[in-house]
Amino acid sequence: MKLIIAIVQDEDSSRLLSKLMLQGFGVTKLATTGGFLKAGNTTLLLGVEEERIQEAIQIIEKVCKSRKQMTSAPTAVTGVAHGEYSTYPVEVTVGGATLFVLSIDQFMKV
Ligand code: 2BA
Repeated sequence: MKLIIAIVQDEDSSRLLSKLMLQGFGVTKLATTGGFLKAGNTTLLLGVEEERIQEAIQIIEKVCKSRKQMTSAPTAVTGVAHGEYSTYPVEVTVGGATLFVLSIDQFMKV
């Protein structure tokens, strides 16, 4: 048994959840927030038998799209008092999905 932690974009989460459930994967959905954009994203927890890991990853890869998003980055303002900052727009590419695959010592339901 392994645990896949998948951080995905909110836009992909419903479709991904449906596909995974349809294929018989157990899934828990968490509402999370990305540290960089400080915007909502979705984290899925999947307990998966070793032989189905690749199948799960393929489904995630197929459903989760990468998207471009604008954010603002701080830049020091020149010609004004020390320590003052302005912001300028920066484009970042988010996703498809960020995955962590962890080994699980024990899986039980009591
Ligand atoms: P966020 O932290 O909101 O990051 C959104 C996107 O901003 C990232 O997309 C990446 O393209 C960009 N980004 C993140 N940190 C950056 C930085 N220091 N400088 C410049 N650009 C930066 P993804 O890499 O696809 O990540 C999507 C979300 O997955 C992240 O949302 C975060 O919630 C999670 N994530 C990504 N890497 C992680 C890690 N090593 N550990 C934990 N969570 C991670």
